[in-house]
Amino acid sequence: MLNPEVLVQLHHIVGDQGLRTDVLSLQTYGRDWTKIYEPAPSAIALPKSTEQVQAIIQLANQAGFKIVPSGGRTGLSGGAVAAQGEVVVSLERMRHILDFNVQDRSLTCEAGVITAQIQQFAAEQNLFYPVDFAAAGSSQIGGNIATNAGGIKVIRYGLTRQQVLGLEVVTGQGELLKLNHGLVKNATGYDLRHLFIGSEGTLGIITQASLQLIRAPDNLTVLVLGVPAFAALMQVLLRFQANLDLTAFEFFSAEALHYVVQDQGLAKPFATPAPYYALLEFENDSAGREQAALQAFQDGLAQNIVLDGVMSQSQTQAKALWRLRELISETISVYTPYKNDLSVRVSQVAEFLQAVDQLVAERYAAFEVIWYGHIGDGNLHLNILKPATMEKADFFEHCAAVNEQVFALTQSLKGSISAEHGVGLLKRDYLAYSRSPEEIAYMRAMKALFDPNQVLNPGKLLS
Ligand code: 2HG
Ligand code: ZN
Repeated sequence: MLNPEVLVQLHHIVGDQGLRTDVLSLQTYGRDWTKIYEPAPSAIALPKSTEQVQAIIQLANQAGFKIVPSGGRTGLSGGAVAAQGEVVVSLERMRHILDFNVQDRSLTCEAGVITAQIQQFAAEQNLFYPVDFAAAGSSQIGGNIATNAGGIKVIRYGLTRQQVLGLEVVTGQGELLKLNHGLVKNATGYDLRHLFIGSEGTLGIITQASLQLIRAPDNLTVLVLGVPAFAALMQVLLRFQANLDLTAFEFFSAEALHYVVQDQGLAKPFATPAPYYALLEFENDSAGREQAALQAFQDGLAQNIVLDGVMSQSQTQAKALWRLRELISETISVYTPYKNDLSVRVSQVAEFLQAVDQLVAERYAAFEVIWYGHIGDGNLHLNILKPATMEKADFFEHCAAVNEQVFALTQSLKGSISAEHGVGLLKRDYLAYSRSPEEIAYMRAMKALFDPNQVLNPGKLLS
C-alpha cells in the first residue's frame, strides 16, 4: 500500500478532483474487459495536463511506487489491470481535441479522447478516421496507440500505427518527448514514435497525438455471404479482391450467428443455413463497382464457394448487417469464453483454421468453438465456451492444454499469438511463441532505457 506521504504529494499534483481512493473507483479503474483478474490498486490519479502526468511519473521514480496507465480499459489481455497496489493513472480528464488543420488534414488531441469522438470530429470535417471496432464508443485514443489497435478496416486503411503523425510522450523516467511533429516525411534516423506505438504503456505514457484524417469513403455497402467451408472463405476473398478494393473482409461461424440472433434478437441475414459467413464491405461509388460485386457473387454461387447472400440497400441496412459481426464478442462474454486472438499470413489461414478446429475438437468434443474475426488480415478470434456442466477450473485447465498446442502450431507457421489485443498479462508467458530470444532481449533493453526503475505497467508484456 502507498505511503500516506506519497498520497499527499499526489494530491498536491492533481488536486481534489484528480485523486480517488474509494472502493468503487479502485474496483472500476483497476480492471479492464479481461475480467479474470482481481483489481487491487492503491489509488487512482486523474491528471489534467501533460505537466501533471510528468510530475506523477517523476514522483513514482523518487518514491518507488508503480503506475498502470489507463485509457478506456476495453483491452482483452489484462494490459490495464492494476492488481498489485499500483497507482492507476487515468487519462480520462485529458479529453480535448486541441487543433485541426484542413490543409494537413490532421488533428491533434489529448490522449483521453474517446475513439468515437475522433471519428465524429472527422465526419464533421467531411473527413474520415478509419480505425474502427466495437469498443470505439468507450476506448481512448491513447490506449489505441499504446496497443496499436486494429479492428474492422485494417485490410484497407491499416492499423492505428498508420494514422499517427506525431506523439507527445512522458517516458518512464519522466522525460517529455515530442516525436515527429505531424510530419509526413522525416528521414532523420530512428523513428521513436513507432517504438511507443504498441508498447502497452511499458515505456512511457502517451499524452497527446496528431492523427492523419483521410477522404471519407462514399456509400459503404455491405454484403453478407453464406459459405460452405473454411477454404471457400479464402476463395471468396480472392474472387472479390480481384474486382474491388474491399474496406472490410470479416467472418463468423454459424455458432457465432446463433448467439447474436438468439441473445440480441437480431434477424438472420437470410434463411439458407451455412456453416460460415463472410461480411464484405466496399465503396459503392459507381454503378461499375456494384456490378463487379454482383458478378463476383454470381461467380461464387456458380463455383459453389457461396451458398447465399444479401447486399445492403441503405446505410441503415448496412449498419444492421454489421451488428451481426460486431455484437459477437459482447454477446458471448456471458458464457465464460476462453479467448485467443491469432494471426497467420492470409495464404495460410484456411490450413490454420482447419488444424486449430481439429485440435480443439480432439481435446474435448463438448467444447463449443465460436470462430470470428478479421480473416482478410489473417486475424482469427478463437473463443471456446465453457460447457454449462463443467467446473470453471477444469475448463481453464483443458483450454490451457489445448492452447499450448494451438500456440505451437501458430509458431510453426510463424504466426502471432496476439494479432491485435496485445500481450498484457494474459499472453506474457507465451511471448516466446511469436518473438525470438534476441528480439525479447532487445525489448528488455528498450524497457531498461526508457523506464530504468521499472515504474510503468509492471509485469505487462515482459515478465
Ligand atoms: C472483435 O473483433 C474484437 O470483435 C473482440 O477484437 C474479439 O472478443 C474477442 O475475442
Ligand atoms: Zn478483433
